[in-house]
Amino acid sequence: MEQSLLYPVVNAVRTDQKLDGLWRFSFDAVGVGPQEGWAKHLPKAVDMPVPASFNDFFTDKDAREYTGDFWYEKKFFVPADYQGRFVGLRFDAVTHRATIYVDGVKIRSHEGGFLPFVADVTDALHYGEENTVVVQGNNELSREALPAGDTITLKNGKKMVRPFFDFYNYSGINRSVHLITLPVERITDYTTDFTLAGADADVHYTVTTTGDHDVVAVLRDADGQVVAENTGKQGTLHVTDAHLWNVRAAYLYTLTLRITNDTTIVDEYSAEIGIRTIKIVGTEIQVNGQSVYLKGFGRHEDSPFAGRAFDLNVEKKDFSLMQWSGANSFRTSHYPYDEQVYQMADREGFLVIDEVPAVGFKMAAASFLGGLNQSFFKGPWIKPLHAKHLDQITDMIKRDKNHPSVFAWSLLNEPDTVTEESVPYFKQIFAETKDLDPQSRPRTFSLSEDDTIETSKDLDFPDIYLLNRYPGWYHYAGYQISDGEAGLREEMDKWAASGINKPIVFTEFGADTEAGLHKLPSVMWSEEYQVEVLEMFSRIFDSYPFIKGEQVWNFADFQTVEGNMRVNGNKKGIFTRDRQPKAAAFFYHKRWTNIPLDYKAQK
Ligand code: BDP
Repeated sequence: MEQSLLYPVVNAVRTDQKLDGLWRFSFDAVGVGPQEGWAKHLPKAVDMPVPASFNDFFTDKDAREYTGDFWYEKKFFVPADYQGRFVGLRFDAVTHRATIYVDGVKIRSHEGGFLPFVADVTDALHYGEENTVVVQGNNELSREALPAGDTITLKNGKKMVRPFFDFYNYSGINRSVHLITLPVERITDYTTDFTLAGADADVHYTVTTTGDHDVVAVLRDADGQVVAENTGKQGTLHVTDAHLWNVRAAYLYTLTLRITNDTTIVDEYSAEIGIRTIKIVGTEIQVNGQSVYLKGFGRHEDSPFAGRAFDLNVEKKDFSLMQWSGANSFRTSHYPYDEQVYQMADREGFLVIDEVPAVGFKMAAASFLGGLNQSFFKGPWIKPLHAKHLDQITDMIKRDKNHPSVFAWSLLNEPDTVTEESVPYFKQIFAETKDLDPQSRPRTFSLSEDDTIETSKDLDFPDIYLLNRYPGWYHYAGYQISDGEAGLREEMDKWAASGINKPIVFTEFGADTEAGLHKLPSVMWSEEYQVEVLEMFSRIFDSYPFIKGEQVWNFADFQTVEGNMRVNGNKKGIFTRDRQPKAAAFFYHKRWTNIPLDYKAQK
């Protein structure tokens, strides 16, 4: 049966117990684990927090940079009355691969370090007893996997990763683990879609279940009042005088889906939904038929100590800072984030460009590491990579489709689109993913500086153009910045002359900046220079009507591989890694709080 990715809930018929906390942890550099019975028990292990990336807890570099298999173990008690139900272990994310064992028995494997999976342990558990779950993880990178990279072996025998991307390969059980129990006959998925008619709205829904009983759908407003009800696995809920979800003005209804058998509740699932429409009309991004202008960030899930682990405290702080800055949107660069991020965005009214970890699909992306100049899409790795790419887009859309905050799907970040070989790949992946989203939200990918209106072969595919541009930093930097501005204007003039009929959103631009470094007149790396670069981009954004959004790179400084381009990480944050403002943060606070949501609307 197709796996259900519904976020766990607790109610009269569903349980969810988090297995977060201290687990036991071992590296397995030479791969002895399987032969030595580690699937049952780890002989020598250290304590390891979950959720967390293991890397930054260690003080020796071999451990921090560890590449290969690693194992986690935890004991947990399973009450006797769970018997007769579906019991699953839900991993919100293990980076990048995991095989799950319960009491030594292999349950399943999963690949994809930023999306959830459920191990069905119904038949493997000992009920009324303590059980042991063991996770065999692996964090190697390859060109056949997402995100793309290489794994090499040093002369001393140790492995290391060479990512084709600019963020640290933080690894481990990065998100929560849940022990869930569900009724045998249960809801496995649902979809929602909306049509607006005057002041009213129709919520079209479908539900999939494992059984034959019918489903009742009940919609409640924010005060808990029932506003519509329907019986059927699919149907329409008519809402009179609907409160629409809007950008930075969220309104959420609660949709309850219930399977009943006479008077007994067989299963029930409730979630918040927002009624709104999303449409690209010419060069406009429209929410509920109104033009919107995006202000915000490319971000990372990254913070000190626990690396890429989801931390509700960090996330809360990030949302506070985004709100203060006047932002209304962000991109989940370069992978799907923890589900709680989207829940917060739903509630706070942020628009999210949801991105799959198809990053590094370009040989030049290995340029940090001495990149190769050849077509990525010609490589022998493309077939297996394509299968994983499609699998992860499918799961991302499946997982996130009901969030009102999600307004577009980014299928790749900065792929090679200048070679002919890229065209069949794009053609295929866009065709295969066309019908995955019941709301048919825009699908897109970001274009690097190599990929212009003149060079890119794949400009027919995206519904919105996402541009990543770095004049003022990687070229025409420092005193040459005026040439950088002139060059970008030339590029924008060409888009204008082409009769562009889709919106452009700048999803990356910025300058590395060492917080606290001041200089008059400015020099590169100073806070003053970062503001000058961002002012330059703002002038350009304000000059072209078809530029419909700006998402600065990056929200906060973040960890990357070490290298001569990076001073302990990427410093393009407008906040530091510990979330304190650089001068650029005040620049955006002023700029964005003065830009209305319908900026550049064609009246
Ligand atoms: C872009 C990448 C992003 C990098 C950024 C940079 O999409 O991941 O961090 O450049 O160099 O090419 O700062």
